[in-house]
Amino acid sequence: MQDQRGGFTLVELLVVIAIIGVLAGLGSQMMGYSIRKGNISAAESEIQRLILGVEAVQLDNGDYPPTSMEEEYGFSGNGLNSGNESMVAHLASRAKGRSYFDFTEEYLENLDTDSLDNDSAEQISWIFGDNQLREYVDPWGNPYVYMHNRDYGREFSVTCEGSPVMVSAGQSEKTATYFEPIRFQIWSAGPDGVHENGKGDDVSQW
Ligand SMILES: [Ca+2]
Ligand SMILES: [Ca+2]
Ligand SMILES: [Ca+2]
Repeated sequence: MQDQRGGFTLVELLVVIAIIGVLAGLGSQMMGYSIRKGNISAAESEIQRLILGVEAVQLDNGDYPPTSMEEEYGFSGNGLNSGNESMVAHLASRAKGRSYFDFTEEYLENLDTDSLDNDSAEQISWIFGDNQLREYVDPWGNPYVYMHNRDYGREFSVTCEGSPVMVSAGQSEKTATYFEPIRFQIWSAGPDGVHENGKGDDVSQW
């Protein structure tokens, strides 16, 4: 005889629980996927904005920001993240009467906790109220890599997932030439937090 009590049998209940479990799993997978996609497109659009800012710096100064501030200011901080810090300093500089970038506050960090001396900070006349040598970070919290074309072939130390790692300019495997040969390179380590010099899941300008 069938159970006529109107409730669920144990088997039916287990099936319903299993279905709910599968749906919840799918839901969280889809949520993870859409967060990842959102972060990637945020990184892409920040990189496009950075490119515009760096191009504007070049228009006013006749050159892109150097990969280290040492050449211009005799000061390179602690040697970590020097390209990103130089890019940020130039984008934030009002030395030519304007600054070049609308910084998203949550992406400004000073992960390696270095700072600029007072003379250089005055010379740069940046929009920040202190001397902190900031980095601009991607949606995963890692600084973008910035490199001037004359430094392609050199290795630079950058903070990634809390530790210093070495990076060098990205090259096309097909043509064995550097990407953006006469400009500069900007890229993010991407969702996996591992630098692949602009390849793999790295988010880059190319
Ligand atoms: Ca530094
Ligand atoms: Ca710093
Ligand atoms: Ca990567």
